[in-house]
Amino acid sequence: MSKRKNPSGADNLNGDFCDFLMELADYEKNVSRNIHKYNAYRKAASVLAAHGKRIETGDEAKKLNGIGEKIAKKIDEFLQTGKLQKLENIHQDEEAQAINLLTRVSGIGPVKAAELFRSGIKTIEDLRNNQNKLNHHQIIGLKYLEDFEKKIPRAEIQQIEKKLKDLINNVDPEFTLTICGSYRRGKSESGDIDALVTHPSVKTSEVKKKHGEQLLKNLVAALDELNMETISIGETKFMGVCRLSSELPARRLDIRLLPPEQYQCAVLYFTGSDVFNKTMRAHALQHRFTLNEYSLRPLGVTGVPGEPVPISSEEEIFDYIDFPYKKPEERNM
Ligand code: 8DG
Ligand code: CA
Ligand code: CA
Repeated sequence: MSKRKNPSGADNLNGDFCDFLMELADYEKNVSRNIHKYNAYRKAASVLAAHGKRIETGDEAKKLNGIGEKIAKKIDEFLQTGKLQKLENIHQDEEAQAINLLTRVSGIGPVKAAELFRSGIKTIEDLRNNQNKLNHHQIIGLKYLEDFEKKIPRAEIQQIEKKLKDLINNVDPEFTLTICGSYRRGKSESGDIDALVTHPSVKTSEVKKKHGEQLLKNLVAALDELNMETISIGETKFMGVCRLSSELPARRLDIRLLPPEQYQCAVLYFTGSDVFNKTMRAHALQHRFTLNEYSLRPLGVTGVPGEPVPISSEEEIFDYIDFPYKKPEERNM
């Protein structure tokens, strides 16, 4: 039986089930493009990972929230035979294998991967030889395929955070920057860097967007010490690559610029985890609020959202919907 840490830090006694469920989830996302099944498998894996006891039968698993008949059967099959026929078939399927491989490239989604497969592109080498079929994002994804799959140690993000803060402070001390994602949840390593930035002069209205675009461009231009490469840059979002030094891997860095009144909801949303966000949004709805990455809005009697509630801290969002405050480190679910 495999043991690994689950999100709460305890041993995961059901790690082998989680592994096959996550593999099935990836298959549903990338090959079948069935987001419902993808979410169902991921939910089941997270429930099993958090369960403090080794599951011995499918029936026992079925008692857990999020595990139904079909997943219970797969657990039984796995316990009895040590494998899953469905996964064995997927491993034999050339198209499924190619799509799984191609979607490892940042910027190549399931639809693009299927299109590439139909045009005869099945391997990374095929991709390297057919870069004319790729857009700028996908070319950068291919160039840094190995680097982007390496986790970023917390200490490196801390250094990047310090540099980012120093550099944007030199542009304008009124900028505020928060690195969200798994880093803010205290994880010891992260997949990428999710930075949020706000500035008092940034406004929501359309006419003011051009100002934001210029602000974001100036900000990114000031980061040359971080060896930046741009994937894309718009009015509110920079997607790109940074690198602390030439000895270290290139890292994916996103920077989002938000108006101050949206900043707290965005920090909450981009801190995640995505499962935590779902739970919190559902809780908000029960209290007749709708919560998204921009705002918290009360729902009127007809179910139409009203004006955003003014928010100046993350805690206030929890307060409004009567949800006990969770520190970022407590949101790893
Ligand atoms: P990681 O990068 O270390 O793998 O983990 P992460 O920081 O938690 O994941 P992420 O993919 O970088 O997303 C950052 C946060 O954005 C995530 O924790 C919650 C929020 N988020 C959602 N849904 C989605 C989504 O569909 N896509 C992305 N990119 N982020 C989402 O709640
Ligand atoms: Ca992240
Ligand atoms: Ca991210």
